[in-house]
Amino acid sequence: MLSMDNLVDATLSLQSRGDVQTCTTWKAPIIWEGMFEAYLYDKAHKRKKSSVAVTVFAVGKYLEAYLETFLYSSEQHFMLGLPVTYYVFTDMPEKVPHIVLGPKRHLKILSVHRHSRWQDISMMRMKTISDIIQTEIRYNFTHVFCFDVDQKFTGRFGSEALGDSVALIHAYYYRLPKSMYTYDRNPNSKAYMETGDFYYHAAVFGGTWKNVKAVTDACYKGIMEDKENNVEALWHDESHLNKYFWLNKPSRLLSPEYCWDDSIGYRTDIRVKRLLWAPKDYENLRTNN
Ligand code: 5GW
Ligand code: MN
Repeated sequence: MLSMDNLVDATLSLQSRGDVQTCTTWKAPIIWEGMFEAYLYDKAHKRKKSSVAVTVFAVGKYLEAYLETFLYSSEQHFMLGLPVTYYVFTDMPEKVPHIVLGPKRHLKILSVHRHSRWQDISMMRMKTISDIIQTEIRYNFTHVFCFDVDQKFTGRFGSEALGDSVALIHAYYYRLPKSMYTYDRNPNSKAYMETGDFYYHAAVFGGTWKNVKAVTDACYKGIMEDKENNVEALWHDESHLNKYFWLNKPSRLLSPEYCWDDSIGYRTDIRVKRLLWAPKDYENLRTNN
């Protein structure tokens, strides 16, 4: 038996994809194109009154480089038909672009300080997300999705992705042996792990507000303990996220269709690209001011 986030998961067809893994050893579904009936998910979540808070950070140069495309494309593809509120965290609130939003969709801008180290910008997201869930999201939304801003929606990213605890399989590693997963290997870090189930990508994770609160709290705690011990995990917040999902199995996995990098090239198993990595101009983006 499949473990179920929702009764509608009984309609998932795990056999419809012979070319990929559609279920984990702990019976969580891995969502691929062809496995689900979109309209059944949309109907079920409308009936249940699911609502989604999106957190996205656009600090420094990332605001002008990515935010408009992220938001505009999300309005074309992300959870259409459900109430969605974007929580945009930025150091330049006045520069957030004005986007026309669909019905029942809203955008909130929140100020954050700009950390001088980019590793800290990335890691401190965990604390900020936990705080906004505690003060606001928990009273108004059933689910939360947390996204990197440097991405663009290009296909349906719908209610089939909603679950109690949702992790995304990193596009670079889904076909590689576990020995190549880049977990943190330093025993002094809280993120240290010898082996795991999958290599998850921190650019997308979600779940019920309660579960996302638990994920972000655990990751923040690990990050702070590492700081006290003068260590930093190999891939920062992503290493801590991988450790969390190894100890606390996600109830639902998203295939790399849900966060693909076109520079990987053509893959027969990627039938729909739902979210694409935006091209990176590291030279420009990772220098100060
Ligand atoms: C800047 C320089 C290096 C790394 C990160 C940043 C950075 C990240 C930034 O200056 N401003 C910012 O808002 N971010 C947020 O952190 C964005 O939401 C971004 O998508 C997220 C993670 O950083 P990325 O996307 O550069 O990380 P990777 O793992 O995709 O390379
Ligand atoms: Mn990114």
